[in-house]
Amino acid sequence: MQSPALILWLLLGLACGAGRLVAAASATTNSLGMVFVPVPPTTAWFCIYETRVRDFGAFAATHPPLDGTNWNQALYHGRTPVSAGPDDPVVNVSWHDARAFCNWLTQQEQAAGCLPAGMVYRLPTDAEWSWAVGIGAQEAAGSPKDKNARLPGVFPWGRQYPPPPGAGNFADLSALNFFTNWPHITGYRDGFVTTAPVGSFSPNSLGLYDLAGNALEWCEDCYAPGHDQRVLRGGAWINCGPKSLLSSYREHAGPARYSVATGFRCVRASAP
Ligand SMILES: [Ca+2]
Repeated sequence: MQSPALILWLLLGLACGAGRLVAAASATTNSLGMVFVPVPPTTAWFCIYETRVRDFGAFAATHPPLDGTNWNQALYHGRTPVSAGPDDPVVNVSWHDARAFCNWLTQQEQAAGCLPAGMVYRLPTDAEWSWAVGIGAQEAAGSPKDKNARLPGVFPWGRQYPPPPGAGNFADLSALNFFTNWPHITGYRDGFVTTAPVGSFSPNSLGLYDLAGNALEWCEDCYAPGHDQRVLRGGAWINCGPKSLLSSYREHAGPARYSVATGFRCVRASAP
C-alpha cells in the first residue's frame, strides 16, 4: 500500500505542467522533465539520467557564483568540447554546486505546489547508489573507503570485461582516434570522444541510464569518517577500467573541486 505522502506526490505530478506521470507509481517526471524511478529497498527515487546541461542551466543562470566554471562550455585541456549539448550531463560542477541545485529545485517545486513539503531533492547517499547499481545486498558494512573496489569482476553491465557493445560511454577507440596515445578499452567503441547525451546506452533493470561511464556522480557522503572529501561513483568518459568501472569503485574529491569528468544525479526522497 502506498503512503499518503507518495499518493499526494503522484497526484501533484498531474497538476505540474511538465510534471506529468510517465507510468503511475513506477516513474514520474518533474517540472524540468527529469524522470524518477524507485530504487528498492531504499525510499529514494533516482533520476534515470545524470543531471543534464539543460537542467542545471535553469538554476545556474540565476544563482552565481558557483565553485565550478564553464559548466556550459566545458573544454578538455582547453580545446576539446565536453558536454556541449543540452542533453549531455553537466560537468565542471562541485559537490557544493550540485547540492545547491538540489536545494533550489526543492524550493522551486514546493513553491509551485509540485513537491509536497515533506519531500526534497538531494544527492544520493553512497549506500543508495550501491542499491541503484545492483550491489546493495553484496557490500559489507563500513565506510565508502572500506567498500571501495571490494567486489572484483562486478560491473554495472554485468561480469564481462571488456564491456559488451553498448554498455556505456568510456575511454574507447573513438577517443583514441581523436586524442592519439589515449588509454582506452581495447576493441571497444562507443562513438563518443567525450560525453554522450544522457540515455544514449541501455538502462539497467531499474531503468537507470549511465551508471557506468559518461560522468562521475557526486554522492552525499564523506569518503571515510573524519574525511572531508566526498564520494564519486560510476566512472566517466575518461575512464577505461577495469578497476575504475567496477560497480563498487569509489573516487573522492574535495567538495569545492570540479572537473570535466564530474557531474551528478539527483534523487527525490522524504525530507530527513
Ligand atoms: Ca567514449
